Amino acid sequence: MMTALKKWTIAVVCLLMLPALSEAGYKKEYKLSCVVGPKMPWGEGATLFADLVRERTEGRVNIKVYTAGSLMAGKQTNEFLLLKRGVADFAFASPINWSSTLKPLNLFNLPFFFEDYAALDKVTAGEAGKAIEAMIAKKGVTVLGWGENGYREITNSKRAIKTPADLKGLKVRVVGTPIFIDIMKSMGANPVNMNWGEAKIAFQQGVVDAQENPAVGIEIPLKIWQFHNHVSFWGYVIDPLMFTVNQKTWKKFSEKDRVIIRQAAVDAGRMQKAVVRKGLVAPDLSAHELMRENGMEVTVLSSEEKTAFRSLTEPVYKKWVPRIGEELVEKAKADMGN
Ligand code: X2X
Repeated sequence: MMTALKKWTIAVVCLLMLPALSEAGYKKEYKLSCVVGPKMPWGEGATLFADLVRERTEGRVNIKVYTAGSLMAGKQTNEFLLLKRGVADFAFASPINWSSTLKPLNLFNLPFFFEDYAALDKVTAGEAGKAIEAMIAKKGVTVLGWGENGYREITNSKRAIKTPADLKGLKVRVVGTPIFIDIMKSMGANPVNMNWGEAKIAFQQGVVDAQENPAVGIEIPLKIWQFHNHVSFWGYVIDPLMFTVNQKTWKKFSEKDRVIIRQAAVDAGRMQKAVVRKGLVAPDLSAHELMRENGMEVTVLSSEEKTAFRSLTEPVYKKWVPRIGEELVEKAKADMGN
């Protein structure tokens, strides 16, 4: 038989443990997945988010950033599945890497679809953005906020690219997401899939002639001029980024912490976006200047020159709009005012 004193002691101990128990639902450390390294603005954005969350939750939520695809052994197109399964709790992710699993995300891969930054912002903040967030939520992942990798501009070691004839036959590294093979083929290039980790080695070894990535987001921090001496600003695809969390993890946070984490994603996304957009729009073309200073020939395509490429990608639209969903594409067009 338990004595009254023992019962009383147990009750007090339980009461004392209550705050500890509510925090006990929390992990000591949460994992955040990021495909690129810590020195790219994308990686810095991930760290900024983790820092804001740690500070504002007074250490209750401690996120460790796993850069360079380390949670998925570099296989970037596996990221969504890993997040869904809880191998990662959070991801600061590009839709490009998820779009082989989540077909509607190919909206962002449609070539020459987003005319400028304002157009992208209208979509991510608009009805299409809401529909995308709802689609991802149904799969067990919550979108907390948007950041950006940037417009993907093509660089190569052979010649200035201004017309489809210049692109013809060039061996271009693309991400292992099927639509990119279709896009490059439609424009006459010779695409090859590669994960980001291998791609950097391929540039070094000259295994490929060309690649496409954001200038400020990736090419400048990578010092792409070590491998390629031509860049063409053609703005064919813009790559947003999303702060995301696995819902099993998300549900365990208190309401107060959820508000804090969401706001941290919005704030980190806004700051990170400003970084990757800098120096790319007149009058501030300092990013173009920097590439020139490092020996690159910088080509900026006019809208007529872009149209020459865009018209070749018609088969891509025919094949991929139904896979993305007619309705979503229409929503995005309406958001942009088209
Ligand atoms: O692999 C790429 O090109 C990169 C780093 O931009 C993405 O992860 C989409």
